[in-house]
Amino acid sequence: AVKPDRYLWSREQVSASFPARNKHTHKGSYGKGLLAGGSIHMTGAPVLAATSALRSGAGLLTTAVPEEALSTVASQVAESTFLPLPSKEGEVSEEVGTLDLSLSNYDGVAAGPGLGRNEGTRTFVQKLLNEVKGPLVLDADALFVLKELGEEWRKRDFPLILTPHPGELAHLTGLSPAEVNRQRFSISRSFAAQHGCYLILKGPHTIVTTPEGRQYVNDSGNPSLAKGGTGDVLTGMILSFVMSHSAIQEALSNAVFLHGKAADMLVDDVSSPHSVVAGDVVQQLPLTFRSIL
Ligand code: NPW
Ligand code: AMP
Ligand code: MG
Repeated sequence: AVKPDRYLWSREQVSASFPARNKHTHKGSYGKGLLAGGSIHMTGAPVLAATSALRSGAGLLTTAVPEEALSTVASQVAESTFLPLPSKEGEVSEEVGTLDLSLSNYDGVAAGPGLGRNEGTRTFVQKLLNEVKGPLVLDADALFVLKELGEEWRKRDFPLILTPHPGELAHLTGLSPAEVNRQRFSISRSFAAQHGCYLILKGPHTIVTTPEGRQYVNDSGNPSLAKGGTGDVLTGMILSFVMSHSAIQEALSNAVFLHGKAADMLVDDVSSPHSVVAGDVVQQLPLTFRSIL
């Protein structure tokens, strides 16, 4: 029997809640987003997340990248504007804490893919928690440093969305990845309640948990997604969707469903479970969105 407050998020619910693009709109109507990520050794992660956000409907995207990695990233995303972050040894430096980045100007912010885990990332994430006035999505290395911020990050007045894989939630909770996977529902629920955040625990049957404890399970996706960069693609989709949807949970569940659905279409129609790469998932988004409209 299905437990109370646990639901499967169906294809029909995705179609019904997917926002239309109306005639009398302009790029500003679809959100001004900021995607922050990358470092000298991880330039692909922000490219994947940024291109994914743009393919998912964002009207305007700015990509913030440590300056030593900026030109490499910028050369691969023509449609984004860029915000250079101060950097040291290839990663964002602590100087970022003193700069005016006008973070309150964005309708949504996502950070983490490829950032690295040094003190600069920690300072940057603290700044995002303090200054972003809208949905904030933390993924990958941005999640890793949360643990060092202590209680500070529990006070946010705007939606906070965390997107850990089991290894990252293990780090945040002090459990092992195996323990997290043994109790995916209960650990997600208590973590989301304790921190007042939305939690997306990734893996086969990704679970979206709301701060109130409602849980939405996803049934799309396949092991072709078990490859570097696919989580970064999901983060870009989530950034775009939280700006376009009126309900955060619907945005998150729709992103998770369509990310998995893109992989399913790739495996069914054009590729093989072995050959799919994260960039293919981004390229598959146009046909994936068409399939549910
Ligand atoms: P193990 O060793 O695999 O068994 P990390 P990451 C565990 C960037 N990327 N279930 C894992 O265990 C990201 O954006 C850049 C259970 C290990 O202990 C990040 O910034 C790319 N355990 C950065 O790399 C492409 C699981 O967690 C730890 C698990 C690091 O992110 C790749 C590994 O996690 C990548 O996206 C699971 N499902 N998944 C680029 N092209 O620029 C993981 N673990 O150390 O956080 O490594 O996820 O690769
Ligand atoms: P990350 O570990 O951050 O790169 O994220 C990996 C992405 O791929 C998440 O969206 C996972 O849910 C998805 N994924 C990884 N392995 C599988 C699997 N075996 N079946 C379905 N989805 C998967
Ligand atoms: Mg990841």
